[in-house]
Amino acid sequence: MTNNNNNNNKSNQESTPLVVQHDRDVATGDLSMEGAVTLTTPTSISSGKRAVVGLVGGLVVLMMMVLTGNTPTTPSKIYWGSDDGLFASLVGKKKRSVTLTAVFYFEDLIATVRVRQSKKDEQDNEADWKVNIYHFNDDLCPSGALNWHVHEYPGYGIRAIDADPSTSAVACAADVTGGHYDPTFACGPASQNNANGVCPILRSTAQAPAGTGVVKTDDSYAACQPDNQSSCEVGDQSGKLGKLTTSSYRSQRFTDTWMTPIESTLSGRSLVLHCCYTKDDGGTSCGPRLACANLE
Ligand SMILES: [Cu+2]
Repeated sequence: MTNNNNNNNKSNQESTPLVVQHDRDVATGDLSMEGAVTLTTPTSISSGKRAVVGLVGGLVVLMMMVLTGNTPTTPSKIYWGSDDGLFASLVGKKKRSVTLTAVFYFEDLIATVRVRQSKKDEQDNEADWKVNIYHFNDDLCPSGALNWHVHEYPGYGIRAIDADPSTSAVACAADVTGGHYDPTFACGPASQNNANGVCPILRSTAQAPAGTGVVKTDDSYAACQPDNQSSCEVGDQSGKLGKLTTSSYRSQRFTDTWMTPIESTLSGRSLVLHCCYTKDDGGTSCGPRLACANLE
């Protein structure tokens, strides 16, 4: 009798939804009665209740996806309404922007340099920069003016507070961080493509493979200006956007309109700050490398 009931129980679960009618008897442990075998089956939930359970379950999954940031692999995109809809941005779309930050954390300098690029920015060769200087010892750079660049290689360090202003931080020097990141061969005097010989060849043969077609003569880099960023090295932020000032503790924001996809091209490179100073001959130089940190 018991074995038969168990067999019936299994077949009932898989085939026919049944409604519990004898729960009172089961509660007393009387399993011999017909109908009692249906109590433990999921089929005892009516279709209406099942719809409610399904809806609640779906909402729970949706909330978990939002809270954890995990989205299902299939489907990869779920749209409710427009492409910019709330749910599309929260659930169905992949990461919409990339952010890299160089963190300078030294006794005499605490600052962050952040670059952010949305998918649309990437398509438009643009990016946004935000620089925050939280602490700056003016003895590091009395002029308060900094050039800033993305250099070819990583590096992290700062110049000694009492160093000669014409010298660079050892950890940021040319043999560590290299020249300016310059994938479009704008070929300024500090381009990464000077050391490898490409810029000298372009100059001597008057070639201009990128940008606005400026001929790469020795002085052609003067065309790099904030209103003509495509003549600049991608890594020459001060050339494209202007100098940083150390006297402001407000965010310094810039729109870069000559930028490569930052996640694949800037990540891991150094952001180098140069201090501008007055030379013995009265001229100004912004060549010395004051500090550097990596975009990550
Ligand atoms: Cu530099």
